[in-house]
Amino acid sequence: MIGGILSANMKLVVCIVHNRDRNRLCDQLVKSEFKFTVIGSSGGFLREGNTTLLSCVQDDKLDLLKQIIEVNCRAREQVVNAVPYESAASVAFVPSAMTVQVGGAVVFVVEVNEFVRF
Ligand code: 2BA
Repeated sequence: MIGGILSANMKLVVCIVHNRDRNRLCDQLVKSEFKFTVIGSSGGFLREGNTTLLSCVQDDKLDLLKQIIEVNCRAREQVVNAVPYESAASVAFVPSAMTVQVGGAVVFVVEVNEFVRF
């Protein structure tokens, strides 16, 4: 159907993943016939590149989508030098390492009121 409201009963899944998981995850989603959009993004904390996927799915496909994401994304530990981004020159520059766990995937599920293709 083109030019109409296709459906309610849908969810928008916003999924942030490590770049190293992107290709494997996208391959599996295509194989499983999901439609999705890939956006290059970056984390506000690490300021490093990651990938954001947007997928609008029928409610009955949501569990499968989450399962595919879970299976294809890994948690990773990353050591960062914790330095204030706005550190003033007069402030002592003392970087201290800290470890953060990144991912596997961060997923938000949002109710969709309307889905239209023109
Ligand atoms: P980043 O913002 O670069 O965060 C990378 C990892 O650093 C996070 O992993 C978390 O373990 C840690 N982290 C983030 N903010 C922190 C803070 N203020 N203090 C200490 N540690 C912090 P994840 O939680 O797995 O997040 C991976 C990426 O997912 C994030 O990259 C960000 O791009 C996105 N993200 C996570 N939570 C989000 C949220 N509530 N809203 C929007 N995006 C989010």
